[in-house]
Amino acid sequence: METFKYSDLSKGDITHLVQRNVDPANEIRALVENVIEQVKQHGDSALLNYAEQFDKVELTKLYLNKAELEELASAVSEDQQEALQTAYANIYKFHKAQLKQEDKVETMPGVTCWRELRAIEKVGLYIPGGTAVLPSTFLMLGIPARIAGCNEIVVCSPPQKNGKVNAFIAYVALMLGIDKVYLVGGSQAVAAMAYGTESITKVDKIFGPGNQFVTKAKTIIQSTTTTAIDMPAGPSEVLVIADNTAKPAYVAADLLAQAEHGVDSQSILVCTSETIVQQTLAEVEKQLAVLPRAEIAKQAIDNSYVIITQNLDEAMDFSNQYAPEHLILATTNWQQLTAKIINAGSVFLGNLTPESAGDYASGTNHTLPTSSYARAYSGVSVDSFVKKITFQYLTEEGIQNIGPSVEILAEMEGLHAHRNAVTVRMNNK
Ligand code: HSO
Ligand code: ZN
Repeated sequence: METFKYSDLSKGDITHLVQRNVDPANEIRALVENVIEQVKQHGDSALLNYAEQFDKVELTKLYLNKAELEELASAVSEDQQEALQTAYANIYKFHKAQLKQEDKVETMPGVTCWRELRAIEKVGLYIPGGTAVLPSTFLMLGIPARIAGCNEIVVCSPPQKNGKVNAFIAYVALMLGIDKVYLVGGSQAVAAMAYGTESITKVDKIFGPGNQFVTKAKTIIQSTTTTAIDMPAGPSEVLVIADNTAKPAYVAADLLAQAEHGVDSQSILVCTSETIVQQTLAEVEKQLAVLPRAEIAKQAIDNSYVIITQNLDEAMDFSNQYAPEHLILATTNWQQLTAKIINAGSVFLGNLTPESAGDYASGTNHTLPTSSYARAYSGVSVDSFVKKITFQYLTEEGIQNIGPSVEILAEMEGLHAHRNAVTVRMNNK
């Protein structure tokens, strides 16, 4: 990991360091556009062809039904079931609390305004199945969708070579009360959910992470169809702020946890102590050597870097410019820092709070803004699965109170029909 001193960095250096790979996927646009067009024109038959071409499997039908999911799920051991249930319960509890009805507000006597939540009717969840199959992502998307009350939840996940999904995905589907999983992956899954096919319903919003093809397809359909997406996605990343109260073995483990996601993951260490940096880097080497995914993690670590700062304020300054998806405050002094966080997706406080806790089971969502989108986006929550509709109600007193102002405002804009809509009501006493 390359090491920089914060005080030596120019503004330009920092801009360069906080920049993530700027749309490296652009060259795949033409390919993805073609896939979308094929799915739009040929529906299910295009999906079956792509399963053969990309997933190397000849499917006889495009989905697994409840009985098939049950059979697959029976391979999940009791320990594994229990762990999934703990995660389910905590994620459910945390997200359920997000479902709050706001108060009605009387803005002036007789004028009452409020908002009510309505679930997005049809949502599509994309559950990746590439180098790591992520049942945890299924929980993170399915639970808030259920809490919001979405009518239809379409789930797409790429088929394995045996034409099925893995046992954990099947188990989570059943936990969520979902009894159909479509065996469709990649950009073709996004296209199918955005346009609909003979067997897949067109949805209103698509959720979920994926490789660069999935991500590209999501950005294309967002600007060319009426289907929305959760957020733009890029490679996963963590930024750890550490001082001399940090534990090098813990910090190293957190950096590697991120690095094993993919060769393009970023694990950034921002540290006030050179000694802790040296010890952490030694730990990284040691822990990396025995990881099953060492090859992937090593590449990601090699593409990552360390910044040495004079104090925690400087460290936070850098972090806010980087706007990390995950921010870990590896210091016993985290309390003095939280108010200074401006840009981050999800924050892990103190030495005993690993990102892995939030990735799986503490309750918070792990679908988070990457690539500095944390500057303007929040992670997925129940909010992502609802619309907030505004309502208003005027009484006789209300129309008399608000009427004169509206008449003048309409006059200012030269919109007389607007003025009249108020005047006829005010005069009708
Ligand atoms: N760190 C990933 C989520 C994940 N980790 C799933 C393990 N499984 C993105 O937040
Ligand atoms: Zn993770």
